[in-house]
Amino acid sequence: MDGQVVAAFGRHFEVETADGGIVACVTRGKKGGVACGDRLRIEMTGPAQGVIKSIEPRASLLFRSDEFREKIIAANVTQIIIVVAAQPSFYEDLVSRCLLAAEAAGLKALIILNKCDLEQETRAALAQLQLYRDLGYPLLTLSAKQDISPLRPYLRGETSVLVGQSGMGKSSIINALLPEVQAHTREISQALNSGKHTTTHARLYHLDGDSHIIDSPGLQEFGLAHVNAQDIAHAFVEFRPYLGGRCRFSNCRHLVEPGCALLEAAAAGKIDPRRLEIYRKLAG
Ligand SMILES: Nc1nc2c(ncn2[C@@H]2O[C@H](COP(=O)(O)OP(=O)(O)O)[C@@H](O)[C@H]2O)c(=O)[nH]1
Ligand SMILES: [Mg+2]
Ligand SMILES: [Zn+2]
Repeated sequence: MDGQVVAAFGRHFEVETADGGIVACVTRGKKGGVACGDRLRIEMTGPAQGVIKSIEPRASLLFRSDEFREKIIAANVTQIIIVVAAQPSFYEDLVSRCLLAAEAAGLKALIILNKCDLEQETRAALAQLQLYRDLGYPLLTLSAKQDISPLRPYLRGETSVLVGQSGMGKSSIINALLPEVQAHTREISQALNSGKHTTTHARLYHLDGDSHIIDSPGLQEFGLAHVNAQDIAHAFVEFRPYLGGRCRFSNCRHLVEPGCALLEAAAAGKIDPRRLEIYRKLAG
């Protein structure tokens, strides 16, 4: 039978089948690496229970990693939505890192500044985020509590994943988009008993036939150890004009080398120091 992972709890998964039914699945043996959004072949082992036989090839895979391990966030998404809010304060580094992960995975990116009903705090956050707007990333100010409608056009035809620190309002956004669905999925989860494994998990919701959205657990860090040095530089959209043989040395790492086109551009004020700093951390 074919299905799609709509919730991932470690080694336990809820898989939605073509008829809309939900099957509680496990992976056999130690096979890991199944993510929310994955399309699968499963084998039924009981009523509403099954095992995962194989994963279909993925159109995309979003993950983060440090030097020790990789953490898959979602599979088959087309867009990353980075959710920040003025309160509690957010780590700007994380915004850049999520954008880099989006570029490395070939995904669209959207930044949401949520809780814009908190007007004073929002003004300061907007000034901070102007950099990303200047880089060409869409930035939407939103109050999930007051009006979710400005977000809807961005979601049409996309499979989006909401990422960000906890407390920014990711789940509130889902709740505003799909007020009834959330309670309903909780009930199914309880009935299947798959919800007991952990409360922090990724879950996919259907907005319409070809628009879907994944809520993911809050993250504090976004390691990019899986992106190699060359791809990292290219993931900085504003670096691209200075890459590809513009430096004196063909193996330039753009860190300390003389005659580096990128460092010259930075010295001329064409690259924001915040971004260069992140690059140094990642490539150094
Ligand atoms: N003022 C305000 N608070 C919000 C808004 N959206 C979410 N919150 C609050 O922010 C807190 C965290 O929201 P939640 O959706 O759980 O964040 P998540 O951890 O990113 O999923 C909750 O107390 C929400 O009520 C908003 O638009 N305005
Ligand atoms: Mg949440
Ligand atoms: Zn260089």
